[in-house]
Amino acid sequence: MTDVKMKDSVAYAENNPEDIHNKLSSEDDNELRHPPHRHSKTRHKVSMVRAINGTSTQIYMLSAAILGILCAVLMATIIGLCVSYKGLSEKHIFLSQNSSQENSNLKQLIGNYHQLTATLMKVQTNFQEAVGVKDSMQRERDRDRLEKEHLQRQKEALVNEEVKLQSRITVLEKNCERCPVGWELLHSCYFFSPTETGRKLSWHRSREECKKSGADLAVIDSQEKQEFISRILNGKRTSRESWFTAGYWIGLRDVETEGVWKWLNGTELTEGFWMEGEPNDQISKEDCAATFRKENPLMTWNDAPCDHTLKWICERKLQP
Ligand SMILES: [Ca+2]
Ligand SMILES: [Ca+2]
Repeated sequence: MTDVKMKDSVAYAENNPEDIHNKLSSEDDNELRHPPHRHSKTRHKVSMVRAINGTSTQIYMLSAAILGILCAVLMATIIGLCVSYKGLSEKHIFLSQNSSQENSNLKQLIGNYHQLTATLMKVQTNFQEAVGVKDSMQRERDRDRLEKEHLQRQKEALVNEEVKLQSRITVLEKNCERCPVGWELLHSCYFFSPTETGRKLSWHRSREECKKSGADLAVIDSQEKQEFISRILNGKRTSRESWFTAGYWIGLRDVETEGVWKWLNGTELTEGFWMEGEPNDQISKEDCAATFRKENPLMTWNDAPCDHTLKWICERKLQP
């Protein structure tokens, strides 16, 4: 074999070591069968072949080892992925089952919510109706209470009136037929000069008329007597004359000391039932008192000139 041929063989061996090995093996066999003329070249070629063979074996072993490792890694990865996939599948199934259960529970809860809402509205409606009934009953109770209070006041007034009437009946029964005909009775007998005749007298003439009957002008020294006389006057027929000519003389005057009013029995006036603004002693001549028909039974007195002509009221004590 020439050098050029040798170089080409080596270059080829680097690219295709297996074919070179086979070729060199065949050449070696030929050289063994036909020994070369130069033994050193032959030995060098053999050593090169052996080196190439050793390198190829190492590459094969390394490649196989790497391939084996890769296969093992790949297998482990596949196993791991399988395990993970199985776990995920189970978890997915579990979550799907749970999701279905939760959806079912949610639907049931929504149904329950709607039922509770409807029940709540019904309860609210019933509550409002009950409140309306309660308010109506409360108003009715208030009306009943007011009516009861009104009736209670009427009852008390009737009871008081009954007591007064009973007292009046007692007095009438006690003093029955003790006053002359035409006289009124209240602890004493009272005579009111008749309106029909239209007869009017001065204070002094009126007193003389009373004395003819064993009486004197009336002494009205209590509220009971004042109310009694006012009631009788208000019950008499109304005349067309002006109010200041329609009065009745009573037994009260201030002739001794101006402004000091005394009854005919000598007692000084302590409680008067004067009209508003009276007594006013007009033109310093009003020294005799008279009572008039007025709406307020406790404000009926006026002072007037004693020679003024009016009707009169006589009072006669009851005989024991
Ligand atoms: Ca006077
Ligand atoms: Ca007067």
